[in-house]
Amino acid sequence: MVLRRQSHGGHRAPAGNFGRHNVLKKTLSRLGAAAIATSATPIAAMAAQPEEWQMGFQRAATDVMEQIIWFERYTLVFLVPIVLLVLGLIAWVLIRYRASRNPVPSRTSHNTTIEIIWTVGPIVILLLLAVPSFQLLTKQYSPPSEPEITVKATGYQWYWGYEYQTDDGEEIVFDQLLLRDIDREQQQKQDLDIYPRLLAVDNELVVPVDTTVRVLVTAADVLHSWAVPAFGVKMDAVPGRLNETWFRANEEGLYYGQCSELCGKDHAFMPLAVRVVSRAEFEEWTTLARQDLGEANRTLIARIEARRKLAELAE
Ligand SMILES: [Cu+2]
Repeated sequence: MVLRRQSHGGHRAPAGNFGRHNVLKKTLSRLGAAAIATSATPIAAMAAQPEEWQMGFQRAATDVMEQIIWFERYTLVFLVPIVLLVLGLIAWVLIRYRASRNPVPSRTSHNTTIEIIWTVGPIVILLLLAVPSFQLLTKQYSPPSEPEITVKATGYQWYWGYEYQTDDGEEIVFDQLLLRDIDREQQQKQDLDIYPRLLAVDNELVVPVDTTVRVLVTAADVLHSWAVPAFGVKMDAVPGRLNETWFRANEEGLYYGQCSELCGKDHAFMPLAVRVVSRAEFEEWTTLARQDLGEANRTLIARIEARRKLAELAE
């Protein structure tokens, strides 16, 4: 059973929260934040989609992505000084020891002190990078709890197919295709801020907030990759193979991603969208979606839209 019905309306992702780090990380993250203070402002303003002139990551919606962003800043704390030091040394050597200024070069070939420094220094730096890197890798492979929801995502040339695992065998199965401009009006998705061109889809994947979701990723024809930047998730979709990943979104909202493995002529036109909703809304959606996916999506979006308008009025 393949359902393909439209939905309409929508809302923006709310402001983010920032999760737990240990003391070492906190200290280092302050260093990182101080070193790259300029990148903090655009990230705070970001929704769950790319922004024009964006320089950094999209704002994190999961703990894993928060840690990825932290790790990127942390590595820059080492990277930037090293680049400047090496650049400075090269400039110094070029100027100070040029042939005209230094006609008789030194014939020194050993210096124990400097040799120890340039051996031990990089080892220490690599260790400082390796430890948090492995911590991050471990976190990415360790869901905080047993997954409560399992969804299979199948990559096709050139769209995504989804199947929810259900207890009673009543399927929720649908395809997710790029929202074409000519369908916007009919689907009530004219708002380009919420439904950006080339990212918006006809049927969003709906999951509850604060819930560990397991995604089984595969493909039916060629290699694809299921990726959502705000979740820090990117998993290859390989024909004949079932890859597993997970995410746990901290906030409700609409999150966009794209196929991230070159898969043919319409690779750029197979986006994916995940709609994170409250637990109650998700329960209601699943009940409805078994009968009529289009109706389920319309009801869900109307509810979200009403809540957004109410919040606007209250401001
Ligand atoms: Cu693809």
